[in-house]
Amino acid sequence: MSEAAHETTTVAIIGAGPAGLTLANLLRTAGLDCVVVERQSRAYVEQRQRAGVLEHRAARMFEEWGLADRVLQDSRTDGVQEFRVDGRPRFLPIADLAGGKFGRILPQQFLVQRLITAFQEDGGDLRFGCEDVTLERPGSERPVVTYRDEDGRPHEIEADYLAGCDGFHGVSRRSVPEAEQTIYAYDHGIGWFTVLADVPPPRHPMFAVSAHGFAAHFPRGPRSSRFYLQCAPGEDLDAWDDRRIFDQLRLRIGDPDLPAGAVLEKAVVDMRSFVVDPMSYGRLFLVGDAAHIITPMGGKGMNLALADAEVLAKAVRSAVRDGDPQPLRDYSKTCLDRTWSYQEFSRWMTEMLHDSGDPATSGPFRHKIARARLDRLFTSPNAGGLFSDLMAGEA
Ligand code: RFL
Repeated sequence: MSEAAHETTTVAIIGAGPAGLTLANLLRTAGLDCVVVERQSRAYVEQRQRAGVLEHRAARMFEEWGLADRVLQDSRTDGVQEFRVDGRPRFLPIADLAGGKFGRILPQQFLVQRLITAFQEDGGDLRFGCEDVTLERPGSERPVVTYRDEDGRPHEIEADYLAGCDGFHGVSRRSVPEAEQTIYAYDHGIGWFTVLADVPPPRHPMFAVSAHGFAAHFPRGPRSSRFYLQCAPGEDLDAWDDRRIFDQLRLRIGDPDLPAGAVLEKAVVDMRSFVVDPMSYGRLFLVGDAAHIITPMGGKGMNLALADAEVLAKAVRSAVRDGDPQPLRDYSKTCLDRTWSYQEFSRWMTEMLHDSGDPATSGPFRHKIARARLDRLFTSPNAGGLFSDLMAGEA
């Protein structure tokens, strides 16, 4: 076997999803050296469709780091959230309520494509198709990442810091001894059947509440939509043919004229939450889905990943440039405070929008409570304002 090529860098980043690519771009902007190793091919990473909304906080971050021109171009904005309640529309002016702050519609795959292009234009070192990625001595002063390239050649990268940005199923979190981590996991006991389809996007992002069950309709580009339909946990995908999908959507949204379109992708999403504490071990820092999973309710998963990436980029900059290690020591707590706040928001919304639908879901008492919670968003500027701040990621 050939000897491994040995290299050194400041930060070795494992994973080229939204977290890893954002971190890489911010470090490069700060003049810090990094290498990104990604298991999948570039084509695979660039077509993975998931999130669709970039919150205001994240857009502001790209502006502040001088990346807005290359990352945010053409991202549509929407300052109104629709709640379709028993078929009747109610519009919440979230941009006004949050003092002009609101999210942008930017599908995750476009964000990823743009971040890859920006990083490579600036001469960034991004390696796809890395196999058998292993973290050695993550708790030590000189951790090492090893992998084999597409031709089977072994590589090792010695780094000052490791950033585990490799998602929920990656190797980074598993490289930390179990005794060093506390895991918080929660199953919300609900299924979400999700469909990506060639259906014109709604005028505004929409949550639909009715006795037929929860549904949501979100834009994903000029001609596509993502839909969510409440279902039983672990529901069989084959139970949902196209006809049932569109019949159920029309019923739950209360729009018999909703056009059907080609179904591009369908899946059952686990409504579950997961948080690991702490988000660091020695010189390894876990970022994004590697450290926490949140339900899709509220659209926070990708946005939390971007927030972690910025905290880490600033902390590494302080340590390397200013010789101040304190922000790195605080990394886990800083990110966990935000993560728990948004876990609460996602859970709060889940209860509000599921319990207020079919009274059989959680009983008539909680149905009434959930309807009152929903009403309050429209009757109390404080309640509407907090909701809008949280949607913007600025609470
Ligand atoms: P990712 O996106 O999973 O990227 C991890 C990267 O690491 C690579 N990798 C490895 N690389 C090297 N070695 C290994 N051993 C590796 N193992 C894995 C992977 O190939 C991948 O490229 O994690 P990251 O960067 O933390 O980003 C997190 C977001 O992707 C995630 O939170 C969101 O997609 C969640 N999410 C949503 N978030 C939102 O903010 N708004 C939404 O509307 C939203 N909708 C969704 C979603 C997730 C969904 N899924 C996953 C079911 C809708 C769906 C359907």
